[in-house]
Amino acid sequence: MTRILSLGSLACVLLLSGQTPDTTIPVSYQAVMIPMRDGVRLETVILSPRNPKGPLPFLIDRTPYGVPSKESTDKGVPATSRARFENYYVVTQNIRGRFKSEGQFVMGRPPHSPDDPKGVDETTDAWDTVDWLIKNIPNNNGRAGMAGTSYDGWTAVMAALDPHPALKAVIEQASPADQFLGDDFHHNGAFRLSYGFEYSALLETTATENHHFNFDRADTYDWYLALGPLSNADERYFHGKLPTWEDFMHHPNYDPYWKRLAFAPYLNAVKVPILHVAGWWDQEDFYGPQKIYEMLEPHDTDHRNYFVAGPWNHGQMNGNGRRLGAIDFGSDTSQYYRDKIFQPWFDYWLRGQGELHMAEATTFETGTNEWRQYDAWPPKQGIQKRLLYFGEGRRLSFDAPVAATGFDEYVSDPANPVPYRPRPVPPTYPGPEWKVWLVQDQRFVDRRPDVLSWQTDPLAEDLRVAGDIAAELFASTSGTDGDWVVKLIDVYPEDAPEDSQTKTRMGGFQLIVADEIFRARFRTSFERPEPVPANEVLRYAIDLHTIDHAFLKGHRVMVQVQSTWFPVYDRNPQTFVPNIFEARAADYGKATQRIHRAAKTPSAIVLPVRTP
Ligand code: PG9
Repeated sequence: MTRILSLGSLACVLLLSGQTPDTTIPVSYQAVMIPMRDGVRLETVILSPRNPKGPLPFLIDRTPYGVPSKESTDKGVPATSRARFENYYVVTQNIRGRFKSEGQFVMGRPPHSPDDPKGVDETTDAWDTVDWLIKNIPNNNGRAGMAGTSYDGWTAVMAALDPHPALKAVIEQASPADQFLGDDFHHNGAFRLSYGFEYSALLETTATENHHFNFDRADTYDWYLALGPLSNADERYFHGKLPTWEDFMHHPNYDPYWKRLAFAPYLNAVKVPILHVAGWWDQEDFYGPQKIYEMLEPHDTDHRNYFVAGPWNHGQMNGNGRRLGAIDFGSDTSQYYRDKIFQPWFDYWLRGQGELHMAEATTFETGTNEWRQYDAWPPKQGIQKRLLYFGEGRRLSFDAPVAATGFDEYVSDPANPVPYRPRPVPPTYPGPEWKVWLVQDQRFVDRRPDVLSWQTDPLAEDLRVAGDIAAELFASTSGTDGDWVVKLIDVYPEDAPEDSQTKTRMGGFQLIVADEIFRARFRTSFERPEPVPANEVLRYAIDLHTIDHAFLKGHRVMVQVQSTWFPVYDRNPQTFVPNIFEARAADYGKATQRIHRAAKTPSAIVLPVRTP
């Protein structure tokens, strides 16, 4: 959820920037209901400079989270956003069925069928909005851009599928790409329980507000555990009233429902210049911008598809990017992005100002804390693929195992799942804990009997990795289903200085730099899950996605493996059932998990090592 961080949220822009009234600039506020082709009208707010210098373009954000109120802009907008508010009509629109917008809200509404000439969707609504603005708002220059974060980023990509001729450029920040494979609701088919539950309640309890589910326990870890099997959610709380929750229950596999919601079928041309922006520690939609960029890239004949990634959580590119939790990046990386990338991009395409000096990919290398530019993402030049093997004595090294047998094991118990962040676990929204969980010190679970760690010696030299990270696990379970969670971790040296701002002891700090979960039932097909043959060693290739990180000299590289990550992911019963949403309490049971590390079963992490 990004309401507080999206482009149009001026209340938050004010809040984030800590502006006092004398550092704001005045804007004019206009609220309109824009008619769509089927007669449905959408609530829209247009902010314009008091004294426009010539005809202006539009910068549009389409959102399910609400438009700015007049009161939030009465005192003006921050002067730090002057470049945007003095030179653009800044437009925010509620999508169908949200707040005062008419029509019906449909979560992730898929494109309408090409056989239905009267069909509407987010693409047609964006088209109609641009058309109306160009024709009805005086003193415009005939150009529009769209930008937004997360859901609003997704609506921006939808607009780019069939852009209005006046739509000249798009920036999607943290848009989801596929809600079954990698974004908010599932990763590799594993259901994101706390997110799916709380987000369905947030958007579908009432049309006119963002509703926060009322938990009656301080620790939602306890609450979700007491919920028991997933079917209890509907029986006890939702009673069939939340369409998205119903869809989760009735579509447990990668079926046509999920495929229609994903971008893969529609991204077959770059029809408008588009920039994809990811945050390395995005706790919601990290997969999305990487995947959308990747899917468009083969069609980018005119070089109009670009990629940016910074050291941010979900939406942090809109706020302050100096630090995340206890990790200090040395400068405000979000301000850098806004000044050097976001603003020049739109000034170039929409106002004809300046020149576009954009690398194919601009990414922030964490560890060294430096921005880097690449001519391809993931980079190809100067990259050597190296395997870091799991070894005896919980060691990781570049030496392949030679022994004929060898494994480490643990017992995974769904009745005592590994928490994904330190307890108590407050609700997802409004946070602030949710936003930093991916950078929390993993020592809170290290050495739990059901979390195994392997690590290198302290590094003699910096180890730089840029590009796609993968885990190759050779694993077996005594159950007939199970989850494999892999976390690649940067372990700080014992003498690392304390973080003075948060007073965090950084000596030995365990920072996740890449992670993913894989639900074993989907190992051969996401469409047709199968039981896992018990106690058989199987190879799992798990994509941990791209990173740009330097493990500095003196640090160690660590890998942790576990089989629960609760309650952000639901508990796998570890006994195969056709639909986990229909599992009974008796289906959940302990399983013994083995990670093999022998010559023929060499579990490893694949690293794209970069030579400077
Ligand atoms: N991550 C949120 C979301 C996007 C799209 C669908 C469902 C959830 C968001 O921040 O908007």
